[in-house]
Amino acid sequence: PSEPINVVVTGAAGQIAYSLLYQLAAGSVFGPNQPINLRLLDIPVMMTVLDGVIMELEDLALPLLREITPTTDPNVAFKNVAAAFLVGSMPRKEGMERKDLLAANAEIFKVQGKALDQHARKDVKVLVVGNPANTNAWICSHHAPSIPKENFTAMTRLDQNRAQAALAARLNVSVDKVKNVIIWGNHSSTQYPDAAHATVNVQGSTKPVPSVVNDDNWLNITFVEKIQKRGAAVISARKMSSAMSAAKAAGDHMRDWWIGTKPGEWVSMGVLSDGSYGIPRDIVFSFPVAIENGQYKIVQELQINDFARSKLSNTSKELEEERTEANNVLQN
Ligand code: NAX
Repeated sequence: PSEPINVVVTGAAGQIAYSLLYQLAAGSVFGPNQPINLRLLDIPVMMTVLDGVIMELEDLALPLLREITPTTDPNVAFKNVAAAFLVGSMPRKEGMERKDLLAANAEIFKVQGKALDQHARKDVKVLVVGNPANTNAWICSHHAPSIPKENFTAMTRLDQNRAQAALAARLNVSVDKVKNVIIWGNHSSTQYPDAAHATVNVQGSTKPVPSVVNDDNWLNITFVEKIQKRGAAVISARKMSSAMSAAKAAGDHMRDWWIGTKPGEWVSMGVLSDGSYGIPRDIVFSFPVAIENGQYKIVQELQINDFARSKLSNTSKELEEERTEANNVLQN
């Protein structure tokens, strides 16, 4: 039996964590043979709620779940963690500008970056879910100089899962038949959901999605907008943001990073740009990646046409602007 690993979830009393914690305890992320100790970070007013979540975790009666540590102190939460789910962040309140949101979160992710730097394992895998996820991941990594920059990632897997499901529905196949759809860029409305390289398995043979859909207008406009606006559609119907699907996507992201992707398949993750596809360096940009032995590699040499190029530069521009804003607030 392997030794337990320490896993931290921030925003542990919130709605995404509520669905995520079950997956962690059940072994669907780190595998059925990996025991875990959970470190649950939230803010002081949420500690009573967190007590209730812990009671439920105990009542799951799941054997992989060992110690559970609730805390408001990042220095406790990040001690020797092997994996970090940074879900907690300041939600956008009425009348709040995007800038104010970024400023409030820059401070949170600076503090957590420093705590990771001081306390986490140097090979810790960090997944940022809290928005603005890409820029929060960037801020966090910049405050954790002793941890490799590639260990900081941002979640665009929910967008990928949404895109895969939308294509499967359009093609009237089950979701597992659709592969290699890509989310490029920011987890925001400028993201580019790209089906140009996706494949669909129809009656045992693998075909390119664009030729089977055979409707460029749908793929370039309807599909792209549907994915970009899906989060807003869920909020308007549910009066709360996506939580079950976001938690499942966070589990998918970390599981694939931990265990690897299948040969010939890739997934999308916000990772530090190394200049691939002409994207500016030093922003956390969602790329297609293939993963082996816990290391991801950006998938290279996909053809990028002019349409895709304009979408990529639009979303990378937004990320550069967010970086500038983050730098401004962090210097003050
Ligand atoms: P909730 O408001 O239900 O929960 C957030 C929790 O974080 C709260 O319990 C809060 O007290 C806690 N928190 C706030 N500041 C904290 C701090 N400094 N340290 C520790 N905990 C802190 O939000 P929820 O619906 O769970 O969403 C969490 C975040 O995920 C939001 O920022 C949301 O925008 C983001 N999302 C990101 C997605 C993605 O695809 N990357 C999709 C889903 C979601 O919208």
